Amino acid sequence: MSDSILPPQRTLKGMRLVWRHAPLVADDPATVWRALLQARGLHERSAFFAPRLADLPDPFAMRDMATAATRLAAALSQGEPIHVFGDFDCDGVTGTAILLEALRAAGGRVSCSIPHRADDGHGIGEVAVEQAAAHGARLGISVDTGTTCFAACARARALGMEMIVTDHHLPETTLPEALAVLNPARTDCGFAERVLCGTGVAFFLLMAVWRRLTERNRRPAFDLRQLLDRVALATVADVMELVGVNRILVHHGLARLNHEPSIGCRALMAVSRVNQPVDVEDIAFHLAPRINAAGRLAHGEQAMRLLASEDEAEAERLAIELDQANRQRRRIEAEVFKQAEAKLDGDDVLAVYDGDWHAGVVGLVAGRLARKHGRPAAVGFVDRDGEHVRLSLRGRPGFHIGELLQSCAAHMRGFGGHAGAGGGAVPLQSWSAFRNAFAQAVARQAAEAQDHLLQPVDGVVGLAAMQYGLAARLARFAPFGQGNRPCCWLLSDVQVLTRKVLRGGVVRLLLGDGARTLEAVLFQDARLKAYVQPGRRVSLLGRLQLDTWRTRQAVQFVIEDAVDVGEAHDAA
Ligand SMILES: [Mn+2]
Repeated sequence: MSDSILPPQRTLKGMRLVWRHAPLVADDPATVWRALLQARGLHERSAFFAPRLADLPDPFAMRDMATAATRLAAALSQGEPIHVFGDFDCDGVTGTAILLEALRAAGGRVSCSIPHRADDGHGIGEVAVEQAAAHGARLGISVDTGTTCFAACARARALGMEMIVTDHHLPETTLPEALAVLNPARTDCGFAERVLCGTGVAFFLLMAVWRRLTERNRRPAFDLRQLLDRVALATVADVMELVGVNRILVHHGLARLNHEPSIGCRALMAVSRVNQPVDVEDIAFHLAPRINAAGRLAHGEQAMRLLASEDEAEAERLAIELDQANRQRRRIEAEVFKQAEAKLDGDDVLAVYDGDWHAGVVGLVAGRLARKHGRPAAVGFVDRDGEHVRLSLRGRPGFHIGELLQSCAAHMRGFGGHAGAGGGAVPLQSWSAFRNAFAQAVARQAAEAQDHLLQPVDGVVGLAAMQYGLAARLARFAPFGQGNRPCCWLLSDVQVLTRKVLRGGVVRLLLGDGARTLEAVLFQDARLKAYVQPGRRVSLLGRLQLDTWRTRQAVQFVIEDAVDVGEAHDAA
């Protein structure tokens, strides 16, 4: 095997290989593990491998927390009416649910409202503020929203309702007039490396309030750890980085989900038919979509009620409703995707709209188009006013949707977004001008995107290293997800001995190097499937996984990409 050099050519998926840490080339599992720990600055007993709740940062280190916690503790003590302003996506409804459950358990008089996606849109609605004030709320708490809700906060103030904003979205140059703005994204905050989702921020507010109440000898009997299953759900659903504080929260949240879930999560897992142990992928692909289906097709409140439910029969009924909404969402999404592809008809400018498309699925369809074609997509529907196209945009690695929208600003009425996603409105008469600007911006970014398509490699390893003991050790790096990908190994120049296509198109391979063999599996990518032909010599990229389908101590190599070693090798 060659020295520490990675193959210079791009992979089959067009990625350029780079070392994640230091170069690591090894053929035996013990050396791989030792070198990996060293490369990451870890040792066997590092706290990283045993995340502890005791290591969560002090909530009072968050800007405005002392003010917020003192005020909220007073409201609880005095029985003042409190109103929670949520949002309709998974993070927003989950954060609302945990605030509702915990504050009520602490004796609070708490009401809440979740906006409707199509009727109200994101953010604290002024009407919702007026209704809450009319019902006597003196204190409002927003979750996963509020940082840019200037009008709603001003309205609350005018009506004598103090507002605690809890959020994680980027602020504008000024903050709204509120009693407290708890947001790690504030330039003067930065709490916990800014990785928390909205529900995570709300959880830290609860921790701080529990501390305040304890200081006054009024510590509630309610154990906040009961909420961790839902904190994990929201953190994964919002695709937050699973590092630092989120690693601790999700590690313990998954344990809760698997061993002592809340009534709502138990019902949700039952209808989702997920296998134990539930992991990050199960949340991302099965649990979160069902929670989001409520806000997409019906009303987010349904999902919020499920997640705050204390009644098994109610939870079961709500979970079944969400499951049905999710099936309906899938049908509508598939239909709109088909229509969008037909409308595009091979056009490489992925910007398309229709008067009849469902507001709840256009973002999902944009995501599917972007993944399929490898570049940003904009999908919209015609607004009720009949004058605007309301667009959802989704990107790909290497592209930046927020900057793309900036380039199209002249043709838009309001927009917002970050690197991966965004949205905005385009006046119907400006559509073709928008489309041109969009096409140019995508082309400009595509020219630069190539430089960003990097695939980090942890090691170039021999088949002999890919053993059960190493796979078991590597599992200690979990929970895997955004910001914490499993180790990526390059198996250099191995031979495909056998190739079998299973049900569902999954391809199973047996790899060999003359001395040893290794089972491998390939889930998607048609190009990769065609590439791994029996007898061929290949260099494969992938992760080493414990094979949980069988009881024996087995491993499998999950193939994610390949480097073409060339015809010269095939002939050899
Ligand atoms: Mn969020």
